[in-house]
Amino acid sequence: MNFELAASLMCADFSRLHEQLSQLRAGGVTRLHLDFADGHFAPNLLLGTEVFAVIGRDSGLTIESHLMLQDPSAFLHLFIPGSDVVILHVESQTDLPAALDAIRRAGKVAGLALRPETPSRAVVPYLRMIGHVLVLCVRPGFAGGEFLPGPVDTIRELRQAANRENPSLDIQADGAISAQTVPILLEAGANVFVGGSSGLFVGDDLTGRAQALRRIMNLRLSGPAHQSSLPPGAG
Ligand code: S6P
Ligand code: MG
Repeated sequence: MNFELAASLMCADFSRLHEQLSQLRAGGVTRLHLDFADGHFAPNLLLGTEVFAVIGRDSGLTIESHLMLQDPSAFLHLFIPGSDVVILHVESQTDLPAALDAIRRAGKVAGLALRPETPSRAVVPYLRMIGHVLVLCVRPGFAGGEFLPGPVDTIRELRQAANRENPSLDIQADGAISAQTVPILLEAGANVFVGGSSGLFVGDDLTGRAQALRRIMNLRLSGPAHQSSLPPGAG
């Protein structure tokens, strides 16, 4: 299993996007996380499919599209070509098996996401059909949200289920990722993290920020088991 750091595109400075992407790559970021919201599934509008052209095909990053859409099936054709990983919400009003199948038939990784309050059992029946699970640790639709502790248990339960059903499953923690929250989420079983306004796009030294998060990921992996409790002010 790979331990990877993604950067949240909606937190980037679009006026110097390619410079920021180079800095992030130099710091060990391997994925670019694209949030799309339709104003119905989440109370906000986020990004448009033009971003695929802006990013270009040679970013050197794994492009993951997180679809916070009420009916993602209706728009999959707009997201599949530019994405390596397409992530749908398990709570969305759509034919999930058909949508996951369409993503896989296109040669892309199919993923499912959970809102913070959704129990792990909602995705367990799909674990053999997907390569990726995203657990939201903040309310959907916004950067800078408060870290919610409930998803830590969801991640723990999903890793246990994945060990039985699909051991190579990527489990991604999304929202309020920082030096305080990474150890807790890592210990619970997450192996992919989305850096945003909390811990990655802070100040000008994006390479240093990325390296710092990667160091925490590596430290915790090689160090003693982390005691799972949320320090005051985490996130
Ligand atoms: C939230 C979205 C996330 C945000 C991320 C931003 O709806 O799915 O991917 O981009 O939460 O990071 P932060 O550190 O500002 O929470
Ligand atoms: Mg997201």
